Amino acid sequence: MMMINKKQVRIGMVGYKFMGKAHSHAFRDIPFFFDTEVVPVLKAIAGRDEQGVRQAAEKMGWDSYETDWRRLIERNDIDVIDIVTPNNTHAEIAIAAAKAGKHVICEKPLALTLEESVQMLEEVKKAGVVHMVCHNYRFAPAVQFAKKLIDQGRLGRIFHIRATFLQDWLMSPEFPLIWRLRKEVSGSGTLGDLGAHIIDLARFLVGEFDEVVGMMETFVKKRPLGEMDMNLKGRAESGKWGEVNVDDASVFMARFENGALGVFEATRFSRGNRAGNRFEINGEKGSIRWDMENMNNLQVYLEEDEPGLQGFRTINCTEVEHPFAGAYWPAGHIIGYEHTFINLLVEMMNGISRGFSPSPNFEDGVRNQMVLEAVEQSVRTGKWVKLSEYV
Ligand code: SOE
Repeated sequence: MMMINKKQVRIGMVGYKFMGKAHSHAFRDIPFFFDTEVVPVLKAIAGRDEQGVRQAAEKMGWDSYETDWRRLIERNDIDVIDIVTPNNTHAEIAIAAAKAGKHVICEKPLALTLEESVQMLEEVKKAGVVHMVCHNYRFAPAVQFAKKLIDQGRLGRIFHIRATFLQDWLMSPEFPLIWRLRKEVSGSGTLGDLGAHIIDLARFLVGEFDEVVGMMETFVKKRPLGEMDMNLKGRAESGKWGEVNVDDASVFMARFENGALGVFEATRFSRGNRAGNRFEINGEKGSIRWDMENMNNLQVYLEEDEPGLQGFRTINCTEVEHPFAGAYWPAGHIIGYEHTFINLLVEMMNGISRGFSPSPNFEDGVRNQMVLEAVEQSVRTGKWVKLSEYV
């Protein structure tokens, strides 16, 4: 194969479901589209169910599998541990991986709690390994281009961000009590699952949060036990019911350190919205809008445009001028959700070959977790919470 002269980075992935599929695909595509200095090799995956993990390894192109993640970490033919398991396992696996000198990639939210995330950051720093957290949406070329416009000052001073992540896949009261609805496994509901993404986008594009105030609601309080598949379709088991102890919806307001104001909404009860991950940012000289369901497009309004021609224009961010886009297809030939993971993991490869932890890394994960924690504290107390409380 072409990659023969390049240094290989041997990946060990823990978990293999929805995110496992996204990451496996991305690792495989990196050498196809990008000319990175090092190339990932799909060495082994780990999962408890032998039949499931074997089938996943075969289907997704992994060399081997383990039924215990600890075994993966002990192996000396693995350089990177990629964590795509439920949130309550992130800290233990990441810390063990770092102690064994492996680089670490972890799905979001980084941890169950702020405290755990801080421990994870300390351990990766102590071990001197490369680390990243998978906030993939900032790797859509249109979002990267939005960042470029903001950094160039094209929007001027930023006044507002309003961001949503709206879903509707568990509105039926018959939808089962899956792990994402159990606090002890997920940490929180919509806040950590969906809110974490829009918090990351806001930190990337606008800056650090200064203070927040929020509200949360659990609309369906009891659900049947059961499972769901990779398409977020639930299957209830008969008879047994359990209590939902996380939020179905979270809304919060924020003030940023640079004085901008933010309004955020994360919900699984927004009928008709499957993945309404959207933001609008308003600055003194212009505005931008992005919608993940049309992820190649960025809407841009520039006040400097001639009167009469002013208005939001739609830029299809598939030109070579748009970050990451040139690696794929000629302009206008769009890319999709899976490419956000490829772009993120290209950064991980660059970090490994050049010796740094690309953003979003565990520092970003901790910052994100501070916002999650502050929103929860504000919901508990009914008061604004300053992020400086946690620094
Ligand atoms: C389910 O809510 C989910 O898959 C999230 O877990 C992801 O983080 C989000 O990107 C899409 O929806």
